[in-house]
Amino acid sequence: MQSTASVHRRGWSVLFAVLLGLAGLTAAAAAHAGDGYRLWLRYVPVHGVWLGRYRRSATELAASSPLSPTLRAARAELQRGLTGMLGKRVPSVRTVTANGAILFGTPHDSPLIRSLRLGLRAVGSQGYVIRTLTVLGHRTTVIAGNSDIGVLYGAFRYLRQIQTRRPIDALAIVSRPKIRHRILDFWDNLNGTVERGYAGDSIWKWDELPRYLSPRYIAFARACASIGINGVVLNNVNASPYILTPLYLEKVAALAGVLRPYGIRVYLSVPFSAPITVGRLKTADPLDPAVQAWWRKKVAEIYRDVPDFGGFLTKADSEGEPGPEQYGRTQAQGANLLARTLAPYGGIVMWRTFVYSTNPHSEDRVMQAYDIFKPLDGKFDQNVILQNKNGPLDFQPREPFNPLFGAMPKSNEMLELEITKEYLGQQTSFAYLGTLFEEALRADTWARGRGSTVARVIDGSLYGERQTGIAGVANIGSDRDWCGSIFNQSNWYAFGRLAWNPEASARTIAGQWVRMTFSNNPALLRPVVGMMMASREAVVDYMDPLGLASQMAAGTHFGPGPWVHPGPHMPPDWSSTYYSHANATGIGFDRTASGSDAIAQYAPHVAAKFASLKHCPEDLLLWFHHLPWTYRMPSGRTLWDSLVLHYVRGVDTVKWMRRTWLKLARYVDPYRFDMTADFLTLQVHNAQWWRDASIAYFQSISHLPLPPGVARPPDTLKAYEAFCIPYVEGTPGAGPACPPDDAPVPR
Ligand code: GCW
Repeated sequence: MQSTASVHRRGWSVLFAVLLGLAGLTAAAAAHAGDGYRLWLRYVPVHGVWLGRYRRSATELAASSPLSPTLRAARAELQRGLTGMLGKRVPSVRTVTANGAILFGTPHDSPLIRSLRLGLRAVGSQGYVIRTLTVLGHRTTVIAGNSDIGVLYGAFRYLRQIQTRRPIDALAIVSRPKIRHRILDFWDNLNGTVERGYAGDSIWKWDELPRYLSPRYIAFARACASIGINGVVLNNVNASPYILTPLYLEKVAALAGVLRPYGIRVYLSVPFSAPITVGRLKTADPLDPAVQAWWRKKVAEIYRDVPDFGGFLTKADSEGEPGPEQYGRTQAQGANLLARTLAPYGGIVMWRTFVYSTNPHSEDRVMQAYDIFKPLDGKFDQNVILQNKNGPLDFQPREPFNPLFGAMPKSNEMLELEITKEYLGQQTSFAYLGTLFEEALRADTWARGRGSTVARVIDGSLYGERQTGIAGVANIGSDRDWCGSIFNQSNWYAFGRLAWNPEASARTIAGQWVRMTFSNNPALLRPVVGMMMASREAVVDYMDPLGLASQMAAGTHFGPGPWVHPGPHMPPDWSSTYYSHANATGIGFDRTASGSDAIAQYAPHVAAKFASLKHCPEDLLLWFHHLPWTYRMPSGRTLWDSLVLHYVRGVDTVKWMRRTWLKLARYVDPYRFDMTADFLTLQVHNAQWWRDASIAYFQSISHLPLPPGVARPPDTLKAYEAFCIPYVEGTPGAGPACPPDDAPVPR
């Protein structure tokens, strides 16, 4: 927006606190109680050493034209943040003062910014520059971008600097997102439930929309903008056709309106069969002209009300969802059908590669997607992005990287991560996923030699794609604390930060999150970051050590179920025994040339590493190899002993996390302290249950004694097997069939 801004001076003062120094924080932390609603944007007062005097001559810039909604959001955030942290109301002006003056805007709306040499060319359309300069004789912090949203991102970045007690007196920050589409996928149903959601009902109140717009939407949008998330898929990939009806599209438009100032575009999951279910056609065949015309009309209808609509996400030919396959068409023909209707408006299709058959005779489950998609490389339109889960299976606590990454040089590929902890203990378990996300991003595909990391595949630097993306399955619901626990918030946070910069460090991100969420006091910071960094590996240890996967209970995916085996209602690749292949000879899935040869889907260097017993990473050993129980590990122990000791270590780590937390009571307000302490107590119990049940089951097959000093499971295998939980939050349908008899409850 071009405007002729007038520049005038006005004297006023703001108390300036210097943000170094950590003294006196103990009391402050305890004083600032929280229930988690404010996430990492708490803006608690800064207690530090005074440095400056009152500054009496800050510069105010009054734009002659009104600020855009996004710049107004930036101003409001600066006011909220600085008022909270500096403890004084900051007047409502374009330029606020903290360390001298703050000047924010774009070269388009501010002649003053235009007149400065800020190096904005380097930050693209979404990045920002923050610099300390002398402007009109005043020491000024300039927060500028080429677009309004860049300025908003910069404002959050500046506030983070203060929140994390970093110096702000000589700033020279230049930042731009490496990935273009940074998206949260909501698996939210239109009836308010959330598939694999463990934080209450959906935050989208479809019944109230479009007339009532909950203030939570804005709080949500601020949190997303603070970490650079710029897209939201509103509904479950197992999509209801109603989402495409006028009734719901009006609601979608209302949400798009609320989220727009925060740079968040809305996207929809669509069922491939919509031309039949909504359009009353006889077919959804992508090559049928009537089907194509129906989608064109529908898309035009959407863009009429949502001009910046982002596009579609699709789950096709997967787990019962309809797709092109039933018409004898390829995944590319299906994706291009939608892509061509969206292309005139600049919309994209995120086409999931999570496609597989549950037919008992189908090939190794983890190989199917590659075999379906790899031959189609080059057949997808430019506005299609193939959305791959991080691993080839399904969001397990640990998987190797998905071999599709790097294998599709002529196609756009994006990464899908699961922020909600479907397979990692759900809402109460303490598992920081920054480390899992980092591991997924840093995995080296070797597609173009060393350094061809997944991060470089998805940020477009490996093959030069322009449509780049990353998606995280959201863990957000209507719980007061948004995520079902305080520490689950860190996973939303880490996802956003890694989406902005996939090469960032999970440890650094954890530290910043702790500082903003709890306190900058090193007495809290160090141990809590230590807990976070150890937490995911602890879960791997007590659930799926050494490369095991999918050993959980059926349906709910909560609690152990290594005995779950194929049956009339249990396809082999939904069972646990399919993955462990535990039998009298040993344990593990042989994916070498002597087995399914899934290893051959990786680039030769990687394949050779995984195939070699000497070089295969120990934490993926049983993913790729079936080995005798008595196999000698590099440690000198047998495989059996190592397996058992991993379960034990997992429990011990959780106990250590709990002990560590219990020492921190005086640094955390009681609500957040107690909740975390109680959840850790619960997790010790759950970890022990996993350990005992898993050891009992595998020992019934290995028939080997436990290593010296390891306690026997207190119950019989029968008791563990009989224990059945019929319902957990977020499980679609009625859950597993638990016979309502007097089955024993294990100790
Ligand atoms: O992991 C599985 C989940 C399903 C989910 C599916 C998918 C949305 O158990 O609940 O369905 O993945 O990613 O499509």
